[in-house]
Amino acid sequence: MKHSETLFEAACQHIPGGVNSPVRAFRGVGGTPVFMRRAQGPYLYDEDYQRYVDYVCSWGPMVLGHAYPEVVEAVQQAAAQGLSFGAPTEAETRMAVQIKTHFPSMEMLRMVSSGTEATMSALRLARGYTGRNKIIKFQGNYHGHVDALLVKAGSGALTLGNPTSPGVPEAVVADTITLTYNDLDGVKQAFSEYGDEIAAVMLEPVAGNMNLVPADAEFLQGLRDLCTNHGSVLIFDEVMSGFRVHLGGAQARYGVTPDLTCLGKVVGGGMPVGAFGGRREIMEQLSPLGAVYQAGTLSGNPVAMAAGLKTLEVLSRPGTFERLEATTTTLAEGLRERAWKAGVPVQVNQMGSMMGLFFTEDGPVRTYQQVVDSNTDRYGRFFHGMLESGVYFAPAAFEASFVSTAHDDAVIELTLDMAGKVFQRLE
Ligand code: KE4
Repeated sequence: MKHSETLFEAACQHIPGGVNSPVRAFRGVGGTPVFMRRAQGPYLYDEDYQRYVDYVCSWGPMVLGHAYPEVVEAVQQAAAQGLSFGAPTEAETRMAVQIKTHFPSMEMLRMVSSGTEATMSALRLARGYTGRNKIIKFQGNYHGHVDALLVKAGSGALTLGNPTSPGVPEAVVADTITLTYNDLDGVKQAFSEYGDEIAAVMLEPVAGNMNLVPADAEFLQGLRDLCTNHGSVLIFDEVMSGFRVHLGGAQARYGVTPDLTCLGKVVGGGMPVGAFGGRREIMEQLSPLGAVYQAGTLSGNPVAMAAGLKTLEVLSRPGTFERLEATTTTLAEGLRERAWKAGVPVQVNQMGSMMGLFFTEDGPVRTYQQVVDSNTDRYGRFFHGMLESGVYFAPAAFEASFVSTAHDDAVIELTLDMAGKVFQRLE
């Protein structure tokens, strides 16, 4: 029996579904999750020492590839000075400054330990600042497992068929208005009905949790105008898109400025880090300055800051992001070409170092409906065909793919060769 199967059986005795996060359970594609033992550059290595080219990149964070030497060294050096102090450190200020150089809209910011904490905190802050309760989110967007936002959510919630989770009291989601992504008329309608009751609009400005679906430019600008006109807080959840679609996130790419931004993933370089920030007058409502409470034992943890700071420093080096985007374009175009050549209709979305592969003729894919109507069973067969070929895509059709700076031309070429063969025999 492959080592992973043995390990999975043991894990299932102690951990629900054998995993500490549902989307890792392969429920969306079938089969046994592969247990990894180590990773290096663009590669993962499982417990049977099988090597895989990795396009999950830990769901985004590993933008420099795995075990990047300068990052590992920075973590080792920081750890040797102590793991956590529960007191302010200079590194947290350096991190704030570093983030602000890429996200100038984040006039003030606070570090937390996950993307969920970032969005949960931003939501509470927007409600506290406006004194309003209603919020608008979009079907297929996932903002972490925040009670008020686990309504028609994407990612694992969508993959596992529970977009709206049990355990969330009706009262908690009574003020959550869920609308259709990229449908500005629907948002205008909601504002005409509830305008001055709406505390915030939160969205993924480039959606990555119904696989990759970029927002239309006029959609984002329309949201910006509506929030400005009604005194509502526009919150960009850039936990995934930040540093991935652009060094300054979707807000830099589209030129639309939110009032608050949430970050995660890349900002921690693989360590548990999230951040939220934005307009000074809003952020100053936070305790201890203001009355909106928010806190965290390990927020701004010095070892995590070391990983994040070094990751952002390396990623910001001239030409690095441009090369990363070009590599991703080669992958995206190569997959599209080989699929159609094999008679397999696919649509491929790409932005920066993120890519979305959909098995459908109906394109370009820009709506939630198109995503759920795509052939997810065929995606599952593609996933397993590639896995057997030593290439690890997301084990779920509603997840985006990620490329790292460690994915060189040879690795992309290998991936495309394998994909060509898999498409040829794909049912
Ligand atoms: P975390 O709490 O998982 O760090 O971040 C939540 C979150 C918030 N906002 C966006 C846009 C996100 O994509 C996420 C987390 N993304 C998923 C992947 N689709 C994390 C993977 C997982 O759940 O295991």
